[in-house]
Amino acid sequence: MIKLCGFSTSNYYNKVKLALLEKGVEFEEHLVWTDRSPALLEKSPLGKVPYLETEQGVLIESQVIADYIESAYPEHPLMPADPIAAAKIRELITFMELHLELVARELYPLAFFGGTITEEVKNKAEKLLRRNTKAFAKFAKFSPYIGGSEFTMADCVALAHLPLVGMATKIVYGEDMLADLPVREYTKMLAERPTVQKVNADRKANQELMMSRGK
Ligand SMILES: N[C@@H](CCC(=O)N[C@@H](CS)C(=O)NCC(=O)O)C(=O)O
Repeated sequence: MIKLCGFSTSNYYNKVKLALLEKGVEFEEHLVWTDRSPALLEKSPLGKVPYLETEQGVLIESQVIADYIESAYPEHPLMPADPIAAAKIRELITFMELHLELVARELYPLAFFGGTITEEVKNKAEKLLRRNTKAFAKFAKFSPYIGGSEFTMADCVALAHLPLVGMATKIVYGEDMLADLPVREYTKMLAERPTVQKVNADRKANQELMMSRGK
């Protein structure tokens, strides 16, 4: 059976986990912290999670894993069959990860982990996020799903990343840069799905575990 490795407060882990749950694929979860141990680096050369253990070997990078799952388990598709419609979903995914999450990630040490960031990093991320969130608002649909009328892989991505981007910008700049988008309503709507409820409950339990480890 495939094994999803990582921890349940990781947004990239939860993106893949939600895709697996939505598709009804059987999988095991294996708790792995990003401790930079030789054992982790052997599986995941950058020490990042998630990674997926398959009978044919390990896969890293959440989108590669999500695409593999989609092609290995075609039932309950999360991608449209039409090539251009599928490309539009991928466009949303790439945009959210490259131009929103990856930029906002620079803020996480300060926003979530009690660390610091330099003024230079803070200012650069602000400039990029102001531009990128405005551009995202032009093509994210929220009608009701991020790419239109169907739940797709882009929703697994949006749900994992958008709330974090909103929270991080609110904490660091005093302004949620996604506030003009209906992220809250969207998150609430998706939280009606049992799959999302599982991801959320596991995240909460993992947060508590993380806190007790830090004590
Ligand atoms: N591009 C990677 C990003 C994964 C990532 O950044 N994971 C975080 C946890 S949310 C991590 O492992 N961080 C530890 C580190 O970078 O050392 C993916 O899509 O899988």
